[in-house]
Amino acid sequence: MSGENKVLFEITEAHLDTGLRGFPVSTVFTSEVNPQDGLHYVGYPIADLADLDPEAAVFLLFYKHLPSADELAAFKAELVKRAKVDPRVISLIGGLPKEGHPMEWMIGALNFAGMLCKTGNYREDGLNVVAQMPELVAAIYRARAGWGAPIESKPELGLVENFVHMMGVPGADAAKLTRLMRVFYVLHMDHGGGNLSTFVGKAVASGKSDMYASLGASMAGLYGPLHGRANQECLEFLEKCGTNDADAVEAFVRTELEAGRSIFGFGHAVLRAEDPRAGVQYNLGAELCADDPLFQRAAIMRERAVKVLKSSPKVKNPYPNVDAVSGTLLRACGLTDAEYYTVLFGLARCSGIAAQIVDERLVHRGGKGVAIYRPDDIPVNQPRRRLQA
Ligand code: FAM
Repeated sequence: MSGENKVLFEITEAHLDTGLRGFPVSTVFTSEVNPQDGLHYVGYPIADLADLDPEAAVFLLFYKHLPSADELAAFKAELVKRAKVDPRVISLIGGLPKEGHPMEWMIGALNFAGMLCKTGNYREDGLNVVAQMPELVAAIYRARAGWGAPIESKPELGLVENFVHMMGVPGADAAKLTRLMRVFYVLHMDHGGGNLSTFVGKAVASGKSDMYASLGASMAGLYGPLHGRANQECLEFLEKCGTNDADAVEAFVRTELEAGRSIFGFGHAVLRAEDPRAGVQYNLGAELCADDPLFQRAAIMRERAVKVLKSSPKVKNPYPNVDAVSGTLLRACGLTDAEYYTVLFGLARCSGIAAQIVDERLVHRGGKGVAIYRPDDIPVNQPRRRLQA
C-alpha cells in the first residue's frame, strides 16, 4: 500500500499508558533523534555542529540550511534589533518570590513577556523570544540569586556573549564560561518533536495559543526531574555519591538502583547508545576542567554506571544522556548552584521549540498548519449508568 493509506506504525494494547511511546505525534523539519547515532539538526550530526556560532544554529533550525557569511551577519543584526526586553517584564521578574524554583520564574517570565510584548505572529514572536531569552534568564539569575541589579544588555556582543556579560557571575572566568555556554546552547536547542517539552509546546500552540504562552507551557514540561530538571538532579546525584573511588562509585549506583531510585544522567526513551551530546561534553570537560574532582567522578560514572545499568534487564539504554556531565561543567565554570541548570537548558531549548511551533503553525499542510492536537483515549471501568433507575 502506498500514499496516505500506507501503514507506518503498528500500535498494540501494550502501548497503552506508556506515555505515547511508538505513537507518531508529528512530522518534524528541524531535527531527528536516531536511536543509534543520536541527534541531528536538519541532517547534520550534532557533534559536527557543536562549535558553530549559536546564531548560525538558530538560523539552521528556523530556515533549514546553514547560513552563508552574509546571511549570518544579517541574521545576527536582526536578533540585535529584536533583543530589547520591555523593562516592565524585568521589574515583574524582580518581584517574584525567592521560594519559587528558577524554572517557575522562567515560566512566569515567558508569560509576563507574552502579556506585554507579543505580536500574535508566530514567526515574529519566535524570533523575538530567541533574541530576548538571554536577558530574561540573566534577570532571573541576578534577581533570584541576589547578585544585584540587572546589567545592561549589549546584544551586539552576540547571543551567548551578551548572556555571559549580563549574568556577571561573581568570580567566574567569563572567557571559559562563554566557551562552555556556546557549546551548551547549540547542544540543547532541539531534540526532535516527541520529547515532552516540545510536544507540550506544540500541542498548546495547536489550539492557537500564542508563542509565549505555548513556550511557557513547554517550560513547565521541561521543569520535570525526569526531563529537563535531570541536569540539576544529576549534579546532586554526583554529589550524593561522595567518592571518586571507582569501585565505591559502582557500589553507590547499584544501591541507588536497587532502592528504586533514578540513576540520573543515564538512560533515554529513544536513544540506544551514548548520547553524542554527552560525548561532546566529556571532551569539553577534558579541555576546560580536567582536574575538577566532580568532573572526574562523572567520568568514572561513564564507565561504572553503564556497567551497573547493563545488568538491569528492564533498562533499555544504560548509556549517558545529555545531562550526565553538563552540570559538572557548569559548576566548574562558575555556575555553582544546580537549581538554575534547567533554566540554562530552557534558554537554549526555547529556540528549537519556537522553530518547531513556527513550522507547525505556518508551514505544515501547505501553510494551513497542523490541526488542533486531539489524540484518542480508551475509557476504562466506566460502565454506562444513570443517577435514577
Ligand atoms: N535509572 C533508574 N531506572 C531507570 C533508568 C535510570 N537511569 N533508566 C531506565 N530506568 C527504568 C525505568 O524507570 C523503567 O522502570 P519501570 O519499568 O519500573 O517503570 C525501566 O527502566 C525501563 O525504562 P526505559 O524504557 O529504559 O526508559 P524510559 O523511556 O521509561 O525512561 C528516562 C527514560 C530518561 C526517563 C530514564 O532513563 C530515566 O529515568 N533516567 C534518569 C533520569 C534522566 O537522566 N533523565 C534525563 C533524560 C534526558 F534525556 C532529558 O530529557 N533531559
